[in-house]
This record gives sequence, C-alpha cells and structure tokens, in this order.
Amino acid sequence: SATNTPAHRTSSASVSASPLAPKQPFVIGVSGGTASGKTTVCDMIIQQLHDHRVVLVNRISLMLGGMAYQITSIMQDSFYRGLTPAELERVHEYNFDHPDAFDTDQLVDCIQKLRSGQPYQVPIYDFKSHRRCSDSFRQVNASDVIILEGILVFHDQRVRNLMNMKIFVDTDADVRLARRIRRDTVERGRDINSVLEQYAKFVKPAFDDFVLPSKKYADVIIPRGGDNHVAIDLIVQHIRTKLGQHDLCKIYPNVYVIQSTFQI
Ligand code: UZR
Ligand code: MG
Repeated sequence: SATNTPAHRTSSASVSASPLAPKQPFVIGVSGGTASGKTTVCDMIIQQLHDHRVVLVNRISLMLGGMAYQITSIMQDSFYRGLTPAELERVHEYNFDHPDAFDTDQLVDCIQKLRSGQPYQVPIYDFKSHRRCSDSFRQVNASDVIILEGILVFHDQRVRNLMNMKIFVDTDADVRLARRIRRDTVERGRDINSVLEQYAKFVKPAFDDFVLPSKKYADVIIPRGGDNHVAIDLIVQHIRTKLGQHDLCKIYPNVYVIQSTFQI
C-alpha cells in the first residue's frame, strides 16, 4: 500500500492534440523544500492544462479527431532506494533527504525513455515500510507533457538537462514545517517529537546543503506555492504556447467560426 499514490496519475482524455505539438514531450521539473506545495502546484498545472484542452478540443474536434493527448506526473519519491535490512534496523539514522537516498540513474533512465516515446514501469515506494513493492509497478506511457516533482530534482545535472522548464516552489520554512508536522502525524502516523527530531537532524540541513543551492537552476520561482494563482496561470499559458496550441488557432482560422457556432 504505497502512500504516495494520490499524486501518481496519468491524466488522459479522449480528445485531440495539436498536430503541430512537438514530438518530444515537454518536461517540467518542479522542485522546492519539503511541504512547500510542489504537489499542489503540479495538480493545479495539470488541472488547468486539462480544462483548456477539453474546451479547445471540443471546439475543433470536427477538424482533428482521435489523437490522444496526455499529461503524466512522476514523483522523485518513487525512485527512493528501498532500505536494506541493516538500514531498516537503524532507520532513525537514515537520511531520506540526501541525494544518495534516490536511485538517480534509474530516474534518468525513466525520463530518457519517456522522452523518446517509450513506456516505463515506475517503481512503487512505500513510505511506511521504506521499501519498494517488489512485484508491482506503475506503467507510464509516453505523454505530451511530463511533470517531474521532488525535493532534489534539480540536484543532478543529467536530470536537469532533460527538463524544458524548471519551477522552484518557494515557501517559508515555518509554513513548510507546520505542514510537514501535520502531514507526518496525520497521514503517516508519526509522533510529533520524532518529526521534529528528524527535521532538525536531516530535513533542514539537507534543505540548506542541497535543495536551496539548486534553486539557482530554476527558470521560474513561485512564492507561496499553490496559493499563487497568478504564477500558475502564467506557467500554464507558457506551456500552452510551447505545445503549439496557439499556432493551431492561427493556422485554422475557421476554428473561430466553429467556436462561436457551437458553444460547448
Ligand atoms: P515531500 N521521507 C519519509 O518521511 N520517509 C521515507 O521513507 C522517504 C522519505 C520524506 C523525506 C523527505 N524525509 O523530507 C520527504 N525524511 O519525504 C520528501 N525524513 O517528500 O517532497 O513530499 O516533502
Ligand atoms: Mg508532495
């Protein structure tokens, strides 16, 4: 029972894609400290892209039928290495916030495969047992947009080089700690003392040493995370432009006639 399931999704709709959209998927990296609102920002981007797509495609479906258009989100958390029995025995000394806690070679392989149009079997990590499910994967198919989210997705140059757009969600440390306490006690059944201890021992130092320095690689920095609707709106506009949806309307001016005729 993986606890990171909610953000594991492939959103697809029986709608059309722009024939002018680039063949290679548009890869977006979303980073930021723990509990900064990364998942919320990703969900909002996906939601807004999805809404636009449905409207657009409903308007022009007479001209473009059938092609699937997909947005996929991948979490860096899925690439946590499972702990060995020895590490599990001393789990309180394990640093989950260090870059070495992730299998980054595998993450690079995953994004490369998806970028080249191949499907990938993403591992499923269980936060409660700190292990990977040995017999199940999440099958991810090639998509038009791939969103890669995680505290350290800007740390490794190979991963950064696979991204078309890098977003850093910048939320004050006190807000993040308050959210982290609530999340770990409510969702992960932890007691407050152990959360605070881990925060002081691992989470904060790793933020200072690895996460914050990687902010310099961001193209866009979003203050206040998911509360920042203006920033998310701008980002979604940019992605739409990159996907060629605006060009489509220019090339098929008739679309506008159809638009005003059929109000869907
Ligand atoms: P986000 N993490 C766990 O708590 N348990 C694990 O088995 C694996 C990871 C935590 C990790 C990090 N750190 O701070 C956080 N600790 O997940 C990153 N301790 O997730 O980006 O959603 O905050
Ligand atoms: Mg999250």
